[in-house]
Order: sequence, then structure tokens, then C-alpha cells
Amino acid sequence: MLEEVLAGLRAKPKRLSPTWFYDELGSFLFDAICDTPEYYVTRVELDIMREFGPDIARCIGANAALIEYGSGASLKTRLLLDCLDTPAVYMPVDIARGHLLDAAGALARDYPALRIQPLCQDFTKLFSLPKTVESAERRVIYFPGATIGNFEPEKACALLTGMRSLIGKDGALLIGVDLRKDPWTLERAYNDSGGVTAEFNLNALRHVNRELGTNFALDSFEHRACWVEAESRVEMNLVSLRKQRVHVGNEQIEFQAGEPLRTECCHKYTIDGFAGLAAHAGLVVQDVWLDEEEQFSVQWLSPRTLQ
Ligand code: AVI
Repeated sequence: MLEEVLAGLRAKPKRLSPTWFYDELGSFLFDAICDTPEYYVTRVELDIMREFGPDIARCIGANAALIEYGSGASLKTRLLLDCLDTPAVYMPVDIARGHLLDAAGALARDYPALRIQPLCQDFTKLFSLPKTVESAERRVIYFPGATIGNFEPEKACALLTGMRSLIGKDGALLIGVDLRKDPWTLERAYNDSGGVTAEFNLNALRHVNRELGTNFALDSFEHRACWVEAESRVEMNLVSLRKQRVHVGNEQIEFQAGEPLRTECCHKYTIDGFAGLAAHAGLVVQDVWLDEEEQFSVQWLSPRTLQ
């Protein structure tokens, strides 16, 4: 962990992985972001799932194994499960064991007939499927929440390629993809007026201080989120408010006044742009469900078949 953080802090511009947002407080803050009026992403995706759940369930079909990447509280999943025809098994995959088991327990209580097989795993790393999932009539990966946008396009492509091999030729992928829109809406979503996103961003420093014994002064950094047109993404930074030095392991990392530390990138796609990325991963977009304002998309993809 220390080596990875140091490598990011030695880079230009300096970076810190977004995984540092998420400790107990960070997960709470992320849930709070989803409830802010400015962060449209969760609200709009839920609207789409409510409206098109039955259509989506028809695509998935009966007796499918549903594998959810980064399942968290499995909230959107409930909307899907309510519409599904006798799913063979539901496998939530998440790295946060406590969160994963709590959510699986709550689902087991509410869906007693559903077979649930949680997997504590970093979904960006290769993993194999248990027999119950492997032997289902069809495997469908569900990856909601715009998280694909948090990966650089090459990494997103690698992740999609890994998913394709996991679902096999008869499987499919149901994925949430946030869309390009006017910069005002995008910047507002990542700069909510209640300052929740700012606290979430600063929490990465709090988390690193606790885990690695660093001495980031939280009041010496300021949250900044800007739309960068050329990269089609919102970039989240923590900007150093003064010239300062931070102790990290045996090193002193120097920050100039105004120097940014990049903590997250949130890529936004056009429908065609995402189809192009998917094609590089050997996937074909079969269906796209949108909200009325076309802010967000839920997409249905299948592996390209060789003629
Ligand atoms: C987790 N992910 C989809 C969020 C996003 O919108 O890219 C993370 C986030 N960062 C700030 N607000 C929300």
C-alpha cells in the first residue's frame, strides 16, 4: 500500500487511488452523495430500473445466474430481482466483506427462495466462478452505478474483456454508463452545495493518514472537481492551499501552493463512444435504456459471435 501511494505521489501530476475514499466513513459519505439533489447519477439510474425492469428481465430470461460487480448495498438489484423469472443464483461480488455480508443477509431475508452466493473479491482482478454459477443456463454480469467511468478507457476495456470471458458465449452484461451532458450539470454533481463530495474527497487523506501514518493536514487541501472536455471526464482533485511537505514512509513529499493531487476521474460517454469501447472488448451493444432527459444509460451487451 505504501509503495503504491508513494508511486502516485512521485508522479506528475500527483495521484492517489480512489479506493482510498472508501472506509466506513467514506462508504457513508458516498451514500450521502447519492442523496444530494445535485448528484443525478443514482436517482436517474433508479428511475430507469423502475421503468424498464420488466423489459430488462425479459432480456435476462429465466434461470440465469446474476453476478453483480461492486454490489455494495445491492439496492438497484432489488428492483431487478423483483422482475426476474426464477434466477438460478445471485452472486454479489465486493471487496468490502462487512458490507457484502450485511447486504447478502438482508437480501436472504427478503428473498427466501433466492440462492445467494456472495464472493469477497476485488473484481478488477481475475477470479473464477463457483460451480453453481458456472452451470447455470446463462451467466449475466450486472455492473450498475457508472463505476465503469472511474476507469481509464484502456483499463475499462480490459475489465470488459475479463467480463466477456466470465460470461461465456451465451452470457450477457447489464451495465450502467453515465452520459456526456452539459458541463454545468456535471460540475454541480461533483460539487454539491452541502459539501458532501468535498468531505468524501478529503476522506481519502484521512484514510491514508490512519493506515500509513502519513501527516496530511486536511485543512491544507481543498476539493476541486472540473469537467475536462478533451478527456470527456470530470477530474476530482485535492488542491494544496500552501507550500507544504508531507511525510510518507521515509520520504518527504513536497506540494507547491495550488498544486493538485488527482484522486478520481469520472469518464462520461456518448452512446456511440461506449459502443466503440465495448467493440474493442469483443462485446456488442444490443439494447440501451435511457431516462427522458438522456442523462444516463443502462446497456445490454453480448459477446460478439464469430461468423
Ligand atoms: C462510484 N462512482 C460511480 C462515483 C462517480 O460518480 O464516478 C464516485 C463519485 N465520486 C464523487 N461523487 C461520486
